[in-house]
Amino acid sequence: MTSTLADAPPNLNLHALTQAHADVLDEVLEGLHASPKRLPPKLFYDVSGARLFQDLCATDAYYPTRLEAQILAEQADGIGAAIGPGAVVIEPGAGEMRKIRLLLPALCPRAYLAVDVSKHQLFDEAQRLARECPWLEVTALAGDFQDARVRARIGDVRGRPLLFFPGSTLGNFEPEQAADFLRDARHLLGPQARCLIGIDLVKPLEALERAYNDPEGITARFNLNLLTRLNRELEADFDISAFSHRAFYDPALQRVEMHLVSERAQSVHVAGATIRFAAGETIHTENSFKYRPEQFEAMARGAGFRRTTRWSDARDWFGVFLLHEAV
Ligand code: AVI
Repeated sequence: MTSTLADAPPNLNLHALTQAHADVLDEVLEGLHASPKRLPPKLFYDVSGARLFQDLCATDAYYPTRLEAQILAEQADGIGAAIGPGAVVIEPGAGEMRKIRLLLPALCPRAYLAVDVSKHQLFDEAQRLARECPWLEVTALAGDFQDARVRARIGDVRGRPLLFFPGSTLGNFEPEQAADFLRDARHLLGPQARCLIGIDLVKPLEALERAYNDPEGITARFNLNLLTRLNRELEADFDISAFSHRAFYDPALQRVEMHLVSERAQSVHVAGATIRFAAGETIHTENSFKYRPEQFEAMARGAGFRRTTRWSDARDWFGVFLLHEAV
């Protein structure tokens, strides 16, 4: 579906390719009937979830957003020079489009294609960006980046594509999926493929656990909001007060795990299906993998990128990697 706003600027295109309600329900029921129970992290980002994530990014405890923004702002000239002007930037999970704004003056792209599952935020932000930058062709595609229809649109991009994937969202994929994603991006974007990717790096456990258990409790609300969303959208009857947030770092697996813990034995209904919980049983809602720079560089090489350039902060807590196809 293509939308137009009454007073849309001429450099703006909006398209909605959202997932059908029935597909989401199937995915949720499959996850809740599995053992251990799980829910897909993409469901975090309804209107309230996207807002909670924005609030989290502004906290002192959740360091990735701040560090990455600092790297992009401070190293914008070097990043822009390495990429060159006139690129077509494709950003999955574009959200507030804050990070691309940090790069625009140095990068001077020709076009920007933003993809996100949060349609309202995406369309509002795309409109704002198109007005601020009348020289930039802005396209917003509401949908899941893994959806075949979204991928077909991206495959149609002409020019010099740059996949911009900041925020360490790739860290929310299993490592095998992340490697597949990179390989797939290289094929989808063709012989001139380049990727600029933000990756959260391995660091002391205390910093990691604080980031996912922020003292303000925003991560807890973000995690629990998933159940509120299921109650509203999928005829579920979760008692939110009977679940709690848990997040911890597993050094062997190099990942932070997030769970929702059932505080007591209980039954919950989702679209007519009964889901039983034992006391203490959890729903695994997210993994956030952390990499060492050399591990991520090896993954990029395995996916067929021949060269990587890295920019990072003084402590090497966060890395921005440019993956090139050419030698
Ligand atoms: C979007 N993603 C990279 C975040 C992360 O850190 O894994 C999502 C998040 N989950 C809890 N806090 C933030």
